[in-house]
Amino acid sequence: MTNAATTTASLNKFEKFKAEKDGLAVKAEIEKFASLGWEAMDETDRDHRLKWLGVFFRPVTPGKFMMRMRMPNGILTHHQMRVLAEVVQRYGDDGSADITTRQNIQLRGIRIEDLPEIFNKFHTVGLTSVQSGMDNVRNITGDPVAGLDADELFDTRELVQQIQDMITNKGEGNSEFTNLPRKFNIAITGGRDNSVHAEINDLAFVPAFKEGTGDWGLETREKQGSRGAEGQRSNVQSPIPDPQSPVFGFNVLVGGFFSGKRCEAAIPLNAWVSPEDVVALCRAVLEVFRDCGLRANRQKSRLMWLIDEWGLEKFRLEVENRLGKSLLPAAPKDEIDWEKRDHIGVHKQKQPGLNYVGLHVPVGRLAADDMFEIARLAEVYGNGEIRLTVEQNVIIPNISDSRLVMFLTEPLLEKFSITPKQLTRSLVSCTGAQFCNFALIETKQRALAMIKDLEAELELTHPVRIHWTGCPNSCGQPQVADIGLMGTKVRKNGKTVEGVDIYMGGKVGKEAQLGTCVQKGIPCEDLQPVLRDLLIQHFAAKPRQEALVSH
Ligand code: SRM
Ligand code: SF4
Repeated sequence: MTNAATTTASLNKFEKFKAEKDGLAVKAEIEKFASLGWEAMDETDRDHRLKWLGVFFRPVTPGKFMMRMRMPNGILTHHQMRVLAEVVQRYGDDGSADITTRQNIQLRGIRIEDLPEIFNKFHTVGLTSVQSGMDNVRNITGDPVAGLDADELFDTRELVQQIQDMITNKGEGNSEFTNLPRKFNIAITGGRDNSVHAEINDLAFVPAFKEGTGDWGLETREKQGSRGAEGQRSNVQSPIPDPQSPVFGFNVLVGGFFSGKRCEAAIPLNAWVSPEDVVALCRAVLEVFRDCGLRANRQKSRLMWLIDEWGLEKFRLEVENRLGKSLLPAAPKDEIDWEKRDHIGVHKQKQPGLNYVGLHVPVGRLAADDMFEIARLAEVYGNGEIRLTVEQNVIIPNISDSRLVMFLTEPLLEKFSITPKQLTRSLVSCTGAQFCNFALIETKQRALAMIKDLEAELELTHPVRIHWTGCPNSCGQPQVADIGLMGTKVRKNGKTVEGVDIYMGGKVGKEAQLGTCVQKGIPCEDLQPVLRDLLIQHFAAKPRQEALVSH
């Protein structure tokens, strides 16, 4: 199974407690924890192992837990949204939810005594929060407009679900993958605009056509020691290929990650797989990571550190061994040739007469009432489906032309606009100090206030993507932003105050690249004029007075 060492003496604290008891074991103890209460229960179970069920103890708000769901491809139903709304509603002012930078939802204010009932409710509507924290695979991202976009190359929904089912045993928990050396991120993009930031994932699939293979993916060379393909291969159906015409599949990227210590864009594995082999490849890569990944130092445990140690060629060979087949070399070019879309506003679907509408949710924060309203709008105007984006926004699909005008008069759209201002539109923020104990600064409320002030001062003709993150862990992805703001502590007039390091140059969509730090240690109280100048110098912003004169 895993290479978790047999002797625990030399292991770091995390490897030690994982070796003592698998994180998933707490699944059987939920009733017990509920009756014991959070103060009496074992601290390692409470602070760490509960994260295997997506339940996070919050030292900032002890007793009020956070729950991180799984939303494969960022899709949920109106029934599911209502259940989530009911869960947070019962906690009054303590209850809220956040849309995350992985197309997911986190719930706030959760009391441990309610967990058995909450899990039962999740079960009845097919929701799961299993394996969403600690050393597990995070929510798997896919195109938010999969199946709606006329220009998509591949509908990612089914594949994402299949990968999640493989990793989590259909949401019940799968001990095969509950002791990875560290967290692991997977993304699949089937559109042309790289809408899920493939480059910042440990494993990513980007669309690519393979010329003249006459084959449909993995070469058939069987290797010694390989498992049978039974049960490992996806049942995504593909048409019989014409050997003459280019075949659709994915180029594979590996090793992308952000951490406090190091940030790297994913690198090509030099492999191309057909859609039907994606699940098997995910399994093979995860097995290599699980069994061979570095575990001594948690700061050096993400997949890229193993690739560094082995070299890409050895890593690729080991993946092939697990797969039991050779991988085909990568297709010469990816089909990522569009600028990244943000999906805000009204858009025609590929289905005639239907539209999807992207609602801007400021920094992803939702109250219970908002969630009930989103569920109602999806049910009344669409087909009940709701989608989430990595920009922390909501999409309601399948609204008919005839219902659209009425939809656009709904009061919720005053709060969650379809025409937000240029800076508001692309604002992203991590959780920050309100709930996160790693945070060096408060993020969400500050981000909103500063954008409002900047928009009052400046006129912009196009969106500028500003991302806030409360500490170097980079959950708010400042490295993919036009302007990224990373929380830090700064000395000012002999005092320690909240500040930021500024990142610039992040490029998304085609030719994505990571931004770098351009300025360090700006106190937050001095930040606004600095941002104002950057917006004027680099993003053609005009002070309002000047803009008025030149019109
Ligand atoms: Fe994150 C840890 C929130 C996306 C890198 N992240 C945390 C914790 C769990 C820390 C904690 O226990 O307080 C944060 C929970 C705070 C809270 O109460 O909400 C947290 N991360 C988030 C979310 C909610 C930010 C958001 O506001 O959207 C995102 C949840 C995604 C999800 O649904 O699963 C979130 N985190 C990310 C991303 C972005 C991404 O995946 O595209 C990254 C950078 C990409 C990556 O991981 O390579 C990210 N989070 C981290 C790290 C640094 C990982 C590392 O290798 O060192 C940590 C710290 C850790 O794991 O030790 C961390
Ligand atoms: Fe917390 Fe830091 Fe992640 Fe923000 S970036 S959610 S402050 S760990």
